[in-house]
Amino acid sequence: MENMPEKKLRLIHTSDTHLGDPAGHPEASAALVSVVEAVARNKGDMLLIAGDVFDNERVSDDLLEWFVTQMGHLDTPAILLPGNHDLIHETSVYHRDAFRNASENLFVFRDTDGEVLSFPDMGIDLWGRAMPMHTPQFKPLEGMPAPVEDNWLVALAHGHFHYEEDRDQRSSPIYPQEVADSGCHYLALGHWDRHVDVSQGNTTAVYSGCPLGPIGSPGAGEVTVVDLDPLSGVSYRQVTIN
Ligand SMILES: [Mn+2]
Repeated sequence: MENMPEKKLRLIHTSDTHLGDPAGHPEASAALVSVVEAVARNKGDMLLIAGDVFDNERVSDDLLEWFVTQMGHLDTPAILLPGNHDLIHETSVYHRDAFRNASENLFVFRDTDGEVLSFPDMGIDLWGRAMPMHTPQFKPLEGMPAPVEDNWLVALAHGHFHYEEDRDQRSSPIYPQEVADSGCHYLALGHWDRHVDVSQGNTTAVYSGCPLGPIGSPGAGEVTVVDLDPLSGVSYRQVTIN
């Protein structure tokens, strides 16, 4: 890498908790608590949540308050990207009071053209494009900037990775060449319930998987623990949570 960042960081990456879906995701709240615990247990510097935190917009205010309180228990920043189940449009859950009164460590990407959240003291910039509509026209990686100086650039995206051989056109597509060309050091993906590595070129790109485990095999939950190291670069491992 031509421009290696200077600071060592560890990120805890998760997605797709689907809070508020007792039928489909009955253990979602317990899984979210386990994710919060996993941040300190694994000495994470930051929590990344790559979309579909909430299953739908009918979730109660109490659930939103509960979630915000959980985030407030963290000693680290929490970075949240809306997904297709928790879109950032007029009736978004992220416009409700719970998020207006959230603790200062919680950051929600709201700009549908993409925005950078910068943490200069930590040497990291995060980019994400909040999803207003889950359609083939929405491109989750479109508009990602290049890394700045000595900062890590980590992007969050919620969408469907298209393998070269895929012929069907899905909503919120992410293409291999886009990932390879993106320039970010790590791409934190959400939308798939399984952990999958879709790294391309020099870009490490990973679906963390749902912290409840894939649908149909509950109890096998994991988070992705990502190490950003100026000497050895980007690496990650899947860590089981309770
Ligand atoms: Mn999704």
